[in-house]
Amino acid sequence: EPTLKETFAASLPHKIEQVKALRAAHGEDKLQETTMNMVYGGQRGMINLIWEGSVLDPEEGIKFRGYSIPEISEKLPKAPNSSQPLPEGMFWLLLTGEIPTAAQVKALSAELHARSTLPEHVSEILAHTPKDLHPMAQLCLAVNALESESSFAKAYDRGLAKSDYWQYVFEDSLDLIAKLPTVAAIIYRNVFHDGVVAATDANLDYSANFSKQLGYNSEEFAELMRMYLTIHTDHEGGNVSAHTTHLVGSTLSSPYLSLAAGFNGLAGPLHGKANQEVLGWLLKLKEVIGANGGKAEVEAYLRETLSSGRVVPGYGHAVLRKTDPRYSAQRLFAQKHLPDFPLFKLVSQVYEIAPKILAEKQKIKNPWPNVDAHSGVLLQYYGLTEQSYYTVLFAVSRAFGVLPQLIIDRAYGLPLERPKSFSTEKLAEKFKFK
Ligand code: AMX
Repeated sequence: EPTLKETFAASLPHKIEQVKALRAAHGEDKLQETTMNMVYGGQRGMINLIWEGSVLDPEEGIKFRGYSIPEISEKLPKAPNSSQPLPEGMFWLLLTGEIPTAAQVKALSAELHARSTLPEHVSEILAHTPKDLHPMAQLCLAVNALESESSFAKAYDRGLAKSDYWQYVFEDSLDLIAKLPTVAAIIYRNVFHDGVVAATDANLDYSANFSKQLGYNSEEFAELMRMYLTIHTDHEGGNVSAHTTHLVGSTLSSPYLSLAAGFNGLAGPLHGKANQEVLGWLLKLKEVIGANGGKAEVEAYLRETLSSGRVVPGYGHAVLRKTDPRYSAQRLFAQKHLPDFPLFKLVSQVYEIAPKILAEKQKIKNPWPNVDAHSGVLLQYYGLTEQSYYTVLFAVSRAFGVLPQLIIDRAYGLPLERPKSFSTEKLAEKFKFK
């Protein structure tokens, strides 16, 4: 059976032709009207990126190459005795648009395992990093330091034809995904435990090995990781981590530097760090309402968050207008594996109350929960209680979504990204506004 690289290479000529034909037919047609509010308003709703892996429908949520999360769960290959899809298969799907066979995914798992060794200087840097430096800052340091491994940067320095860029970006992307769990596990074990990372096993899948490296050996935790790493991969192109990786990559910075840039964006509280924020917010809620807290207490806590000018973390979205299907997938997992866990019950209680309270504020466009409202509670149940680490897990998964597009960007020969900006003065002048 063809490998991932062969499958992608085989699909490429047709894809490039399709883009060429589409542009020849409609390249100068108007796509939409843009308004000044879009420019001042964080470009909401402005179509200005190509992203092949996924498209987000405001009502239905994410579709990965056309497949919903339940469809992904059903169709992607699974580990033996597992009911969760393997994120390795998700990477395959996002890059090629095709559902891989079980054998193809097994071969990819083995290939990632074979590429997972870290250069010594990266472990050295992490060993000398202060423990109180945020785990996401440590991750960004380490991924930047992995630049030494970039075959793209080396080949470019030697002199590389544009048509060959993608091959090296592909190699770097696989190496990066392969090395990320070890980097992430070193950070976790250094900051919160004894600094020792368990050995991996070439016969296990990526998530089972990563679980072992973190120090969690139960099959159920590996199941959680398989789901977690699959659903956090990709959320179309405009979110900050995806957009940033793509933007920096357009300068022909290596995949390492591009992904590190994306991770810096993921580290913000309005984006990936929301999963850490949610946990802090929930634990505080638990403390405030005590053992006998009811609906009225949760409502009061929500109102207090809002009236103090803060956001309710884990709720709202720039594109979604319904409950995030990634939230629903995690809820199903909790209902199956931890139905009586008190913190899960609290999350469910908030889900019953928060949308109504948030909807009272007319400015909030989406009162429903997003992916981050649920993920921390699952980790808490299995003992991974260190909240400041949560965004690192999100980051490991996000690499599976943004790197396929980086490969595609170079395969399509997309140019340096360079939109036009205006000053307020210039806008006022345009509208003859005084
Ligand atoms: N709590 C309180 N206020 C909220 C809110 C929430 N959960 N969601 C939106 N609002 C506010 C905004 O802060 C904004 O207020 P302002 O005009 O005074 O600045 C107003 O409602 C309009 O915002 P919006 O158009 O509904 O959302 P947006 O596209 O500007 O922002 C998001 C989207 C996610 C940043 C926002 O909903 C938010 O801050 N949510 C909480 C943080 C969070 O969960 N982030 C994770 C998102 C998923 C992810 O990237 N991992």
